[in-house]
Amino acid sequence: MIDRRSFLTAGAAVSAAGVLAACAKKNPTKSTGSKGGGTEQITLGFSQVGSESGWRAANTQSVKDAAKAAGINLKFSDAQQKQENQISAIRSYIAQKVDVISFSPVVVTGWDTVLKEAKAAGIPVILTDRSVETSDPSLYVTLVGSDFESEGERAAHLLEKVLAGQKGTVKIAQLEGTTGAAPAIERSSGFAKIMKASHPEWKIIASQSGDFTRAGGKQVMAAFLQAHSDIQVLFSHNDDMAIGAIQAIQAAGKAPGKDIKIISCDGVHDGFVAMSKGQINAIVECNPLLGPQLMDTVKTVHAGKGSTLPRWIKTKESDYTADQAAAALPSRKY
Ligand code: GYE
Repeated sequence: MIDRRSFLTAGAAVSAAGVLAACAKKNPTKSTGSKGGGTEQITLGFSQVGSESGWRAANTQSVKDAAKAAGINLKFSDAQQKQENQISAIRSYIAQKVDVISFSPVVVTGWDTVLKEAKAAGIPVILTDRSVETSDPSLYVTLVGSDFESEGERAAHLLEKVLAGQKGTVKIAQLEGTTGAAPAIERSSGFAKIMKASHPEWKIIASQSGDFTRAGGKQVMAAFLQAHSDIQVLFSHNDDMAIGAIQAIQAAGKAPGKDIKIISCDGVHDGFVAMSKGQINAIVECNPLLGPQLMDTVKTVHAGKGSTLPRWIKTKESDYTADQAAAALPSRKY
């Protein structure tokens, strides 16, 4: 299991940030653009995971809007959920000598080589949304994103509410996110932690990746239903897979939200619509609107002040149950 906090000591973190801050100073703005008035424009190379979900679409929009508002020159690429595409995008940003690189890593492992290349070129790296596993904390300045372990725990607590004291064994199917991705690993482990501590009666009878997509959720849920006629609960790592699963559940002649209770993560618009219809019982919010915080962080790092930042800039989030969905829907921002 990955604990983003465990592989760094505070001291290492501070000195790592210091190294990158020094790099940033050594290589002052190399960008070509100028915003006018003599202000040098920062160029940010951003490698996005893909376009797999409503969450991702909202995140992409937020990054683009915030870069524009902050006067940052954004170079954006979509990796179509493939690590090799992200590595190529980062290499191309290094070759273009951007000022800062940011990316949302599709999976947690396998980044050290390309991150060392960025460091050698003096380009600071800011992680956004998802974390990486690395033995060298100096390879990135900070992570701007959510606490997925806590989201998994919150999902389990929402299930306690939804079951409202129901007695006996509870048979749970789990739709996991992309294999090896931080939110998939940590939402699973957070949920399992609460199960282990407080719910010996909960059993995960099926668990597989639906790659965070609607099509994946539908296909995997259909297979789960074929193999297990007795699923009582679905824990889906995102709303899109839950929406795909709802279609599979209906096709199998069952009522989503009633015959099979559904808990999911994200809180995107379509998730809220399904929840207001009672098809999803509860949602753990995961906020994709990270753009403004990311741009502030880019400016701080580019100014050589990365060492003043915490290693993890956490996003604030809430939980919702079906009875709150209709009232909350009009004010949802994504
Ligand atoms: O939950 C899912 C998306 O990394 C938090 O990725 C993100 C996850 C989000 O595809 O919908």
